[in-house]
Order: sequence, then C-alpha cells, then structure tokens
Amino acid sequence: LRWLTAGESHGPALVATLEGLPAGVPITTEMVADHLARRRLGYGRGARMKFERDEITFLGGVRHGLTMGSPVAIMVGNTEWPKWEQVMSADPVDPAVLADSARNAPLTRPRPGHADLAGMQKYGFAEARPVLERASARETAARVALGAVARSYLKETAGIEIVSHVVELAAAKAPYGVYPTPGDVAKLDADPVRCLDADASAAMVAEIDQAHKDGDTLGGVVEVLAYGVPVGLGSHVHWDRRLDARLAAALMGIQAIKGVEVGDGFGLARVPGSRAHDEIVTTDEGIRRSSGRSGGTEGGLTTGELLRVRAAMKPIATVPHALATVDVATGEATRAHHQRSDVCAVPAAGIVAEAMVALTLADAVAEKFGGDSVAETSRNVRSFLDHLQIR
Ligand code: EPS
Repeated sequence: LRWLTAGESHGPALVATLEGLPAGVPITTEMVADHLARRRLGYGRGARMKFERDEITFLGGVRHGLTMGSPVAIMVGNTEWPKWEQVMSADPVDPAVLADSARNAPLTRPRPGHADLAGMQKYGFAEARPVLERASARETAARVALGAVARSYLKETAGIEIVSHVVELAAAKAPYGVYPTPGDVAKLDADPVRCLDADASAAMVAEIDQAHKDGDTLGGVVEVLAYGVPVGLGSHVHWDRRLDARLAAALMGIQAIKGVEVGDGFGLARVPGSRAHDEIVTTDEGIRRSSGRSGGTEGGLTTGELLRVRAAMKPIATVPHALATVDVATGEATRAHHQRSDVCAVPAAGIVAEAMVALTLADAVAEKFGGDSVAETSRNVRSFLDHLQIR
C-alpha cells in the first residue's frame, strides 16, 4: 500500500490518497464520517472541536459504495476555512490586507514541546505559522479517513477488527489486563474518556477538570487491540519487515506520541524469562499461547493471538499557563504564544492509533495475501490458514 496526506490545519481541506487496495472494499461517506466523528469525541478538547465539522468528499477510487482497485482519494473539508482564507491563501495576498489581520500576526514566540522552533530553524521561517499549520494534529483527520477504508478491507478479507481504549490519563489508570472487545466499542465511545472502567474514567475526568483549572494540559496512554489477526504477518527475516517495528513507527508517527510498547513492552524487561513469555499449549482450538504478554508478535511475526500495542502521548504543547520561551524577533525572554487549546486529546489519539494500526495491518495483509478483488484476497487468506502444516 502507498498512502499520503496533504493539507494544513487552517487550510481549505485535508486530502488523503491510498493506493494498492483491491476492488470490492465496502466504503461509504457515512462509514468515514462515523470514524471522523469518533475522533472528535473526548472530554478535554478545545472549542474548535465543537464548531468545526469534517466535510467528506470522495474524489476517486470508489463507486456505489465499493472500491474499484484504483487509488482512493478523500477530501476532508475544514468548515473553519472562510475565517482563514487570507492568512492561508495559496496565492499571494495584498500585504496591506494581511497587515490588518490580527489572525495573521507573526507567531514569533515558539511553544516548548511543539515543532515551532526547530521547524522555523530548519525551514528558514521567521515565524511559526507555516510550521504549526502542518505539525497540527488536525492532519490526523485525514489518516482516520484512510483508516476507515483500511479497516473495512481488513474486516472483509481477514475478519480483523480493531478496538482502542484509554488505559492511563496523567496519574489515573485503568485496571491492567482488561481488554475491550469489538462488542464494547459503543460503550467506549459513549464514555467521556473512552475508558471501560467507570472508576478509572471518573478519575481521568477529574484529572482533566483539575488541569483545566490550573491552565495546564495532560497526556496519557492508549492501547489498541486487533482481533482476528492471522499468524504470519510481517517477517523475522529483516528489520524493516518486522511487523512490530512497522507498528511502532506508525504509532510513533502520530503527533505528540513519545513512547510505544508492544504487549507488555517495558514491563517484560523487569521480569525473568520464566514470567516474560507466552507458553505454547494445545487446546481444543489447536496450538495456542497461554498468555498475551508478547502482544501477539514474536520475532516480528504475528502469532495469531490478540495483537496489542500501546502509545504514550505527551501533554499538549499549547499550555494555557504558557511556558518560558524566546521571542525570536527580539531575542527577549518571554512566554510562549497561546490562543486556545485542548486540555487533553488522549481519547482522540486512541482513534488515530486505531487508524495507524489499521493502515499498517492492511499493508501487511496486502503484502502477504495480495489479490485484486476482495474475493481473491479472502480466498488467499482462507487457503493459507487451511493449509497451515502446524496448527
Ligand atoms: C491543534 C490545535 C487545535 C485543535 C487541532 C489540533 O486547533 P486550533 O489551534 O485551531 O485551536 O483543535 O485539532 C483539530 C482541528 C482537529 O480536527 O483535530 C494542534 O495544534 O495540534
């Protein structure tokens, strides 16, 4: 698979293209809209999540609710665009008009923790606007749109389903080892922080309320589970073919993610081997692992067990109680620029992480099973599983 996104946070639209999927993947505007709406959920988001809408237009690759095997192109319009038409105009704008616009005031007080300063230095900008526009997590809407296509492909061809939940938010933690299933998604989406445990959810909401009062921001940890992943995706034969490496890169590539774990991850480094691995046992269903510590990958290959990955999001860099910085126009010590911000976007990060896992798994499924139609890919998956020598 090949996929790309383009577009700025306050530009007219985000666009995303995805090439390499077979014909016959069911996808509709409503399916994409559902996932984009899930990304907007979550206690602690800022004002923009309330008044802006995601306007979805398919520009190619889909006919009557099914992919055609050609590149899929999706546009997600920003309904905020009219306010930004001049500031973000692609064509030159009369400098007198721009000078009059408060929105266009140069952002010369970079935020610590954001791409602002290093981006300005690298690309030679005198202010942060051209950097923050693309660094913004607004771009994740485009990935979630493509993720909706990828997850439909996974479900149709291999029966794979993806669920995520928030397991930590600042100091509040969900009980370890409780894994939501696809049947829990409606309940998770109805929870303000997408956490299955009611007490932990209340503690997370309280953390956000306190941070809001303190003019602060919060991070947390999301966990993504993929059910029905067949054995044999990825490979042990080369580092860049290892599925765990690809998943880690995909999750790390989400804005504000600072750490990734596969299965029990860092926890495995703290216990002896006798308690770190998943023993191999025979069951009525055939050969299985007796536990899920590895997160469903061994040697960079999927094992056929539950796939489980976690991503740690740092607190949002736009801190209302602004941090110390330097005004790059004057060299003076000052406070970072701040207009509005989310207190916490961890629940949304879970939806984005689902999309990145879906795109990574879709890539691995397409690579292993090929096929130019959904029927052909499904046959290839079934045939592989039916002919496993050891099971
Ligand atoms: C973002 C900052 C906020 C968020 C935005 C991501 O936007 P603004 O600076 O305009 O208030 O609302 O997220 C989205 C618009 C979105 O759709 O997720 C940032 O700096 O990353």
